[in-house]
Amino acid sequence: MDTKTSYWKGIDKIQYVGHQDKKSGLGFQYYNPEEVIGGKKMKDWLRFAVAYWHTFDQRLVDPFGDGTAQRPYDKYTDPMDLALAKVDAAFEFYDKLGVDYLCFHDRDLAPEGDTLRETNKNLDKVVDKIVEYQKTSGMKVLWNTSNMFTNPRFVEGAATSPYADIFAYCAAQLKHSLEIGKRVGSENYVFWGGREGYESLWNTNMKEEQEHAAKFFHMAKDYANEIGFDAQMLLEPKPKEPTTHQYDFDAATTIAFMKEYGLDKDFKLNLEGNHANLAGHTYQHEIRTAREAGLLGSLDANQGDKLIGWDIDEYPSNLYETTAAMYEVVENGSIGPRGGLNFDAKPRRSSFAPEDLFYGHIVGMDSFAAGLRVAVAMKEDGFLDKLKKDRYSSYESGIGADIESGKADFKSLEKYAIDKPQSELIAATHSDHLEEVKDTINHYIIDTLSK
Ligand code: XUL
Ligand code: CO
Repeated sequence: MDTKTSYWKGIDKIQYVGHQDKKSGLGFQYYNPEEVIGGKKMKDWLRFAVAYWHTFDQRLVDPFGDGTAQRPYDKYTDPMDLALAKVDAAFEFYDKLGVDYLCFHDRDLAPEGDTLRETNKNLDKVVDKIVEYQKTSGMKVLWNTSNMFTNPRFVEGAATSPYADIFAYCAAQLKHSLEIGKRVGSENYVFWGGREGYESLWNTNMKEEQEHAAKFFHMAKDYANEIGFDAQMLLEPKPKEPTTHQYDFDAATTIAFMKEYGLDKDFKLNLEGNHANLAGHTYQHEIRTAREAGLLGSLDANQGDKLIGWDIDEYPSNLYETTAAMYEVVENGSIGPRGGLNFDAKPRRSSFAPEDLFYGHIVGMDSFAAGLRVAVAMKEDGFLDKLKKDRYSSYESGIGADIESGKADFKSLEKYAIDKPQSELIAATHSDHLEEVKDTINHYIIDTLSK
């Protein structure tokens, strides 16, 4: 373990300075980890995690340009030396940023060999080093996952590949990934079906492919049980990238798939902001859908851009969106029993300096901390609770209570409604004053964040 080298030179531990004292630079405006709001410490509401792939591996490429990233371990040319140096850099980064969790794919950590046996050997060496660092730092793993989409062998899918050899390889890869999850104590295990979808229906057996995916998930859960790895299993929806149609399109589609194949007892959802937008939804919609189904597991924190139609994984900075997301979390009581906020986000290609990785996480952490503060303030005033209670109050008595209790049927409802004049029906409805509601939400944002 390298304790002498500092990779992130000139950067001290990031402190909470408060928004009044912070105009710019490295410091949190709204994230004060030990502060108790809404009955819990901020760090326990938010459980922030750093994503290994975007933070330490990402070279900031785009479809038209090479990587621009400048990283403090760029001098290492041997792939294993580089992989091991990154672990030192990563743990120094976590400490300076003040996060308690990390997330990683198996292939983020170490280079592949020619066979899975060789690949696993490389990976184990890096995991050994991570486990050592965990002992001294107390860092925990929010989730680990398996990359089954980058290598050309996954060109037509992983568990949904038309080729049985590829399914078999994926099972073997996943087996080892679950074993690693157990070693590092991952609280969750995520499946993002990188290429689990189709390019064209003309050559695709959709049902067969989905059955293979379901079989794969059952086999994964069975093996996790067998080795005593009790992580919460999570599926991460995303609609149409990289394939033209991804099977885990959005929360609702994925929930239907989980129910159809009996996976809803053991699996929950990991939801991501930019993925929600690509599916034509808001992040709030996806979180609401999952939580009302009792299937909210964890969150990937990022945002897209209305002007760009692909998954750009920006660090979150939109306070309105983080407020809406945290409103759902506060209503839920937590992100999920083992959930957290993983920054599945990277700097823009033009923010290529090492310190931009800190700025990116700071704006993301502050944006969710701000959203949490606003959501708690709205909850404590009962603003939206009261509004919704009033809006649905006609179900509390009379005909509404009969509908709720199951006492009413079509015959009794016809009797109730058939002679009601239009004027009475119109009088039963009320303006929802939606513009006033939105103005009040703006007030909560501005007022809470300027205190
Ligand atoms: C891809 C994505 C992944 C998953 C983990 O869009 O979000 O990084 O979070 O595989
Ligand atoms: Co993600």
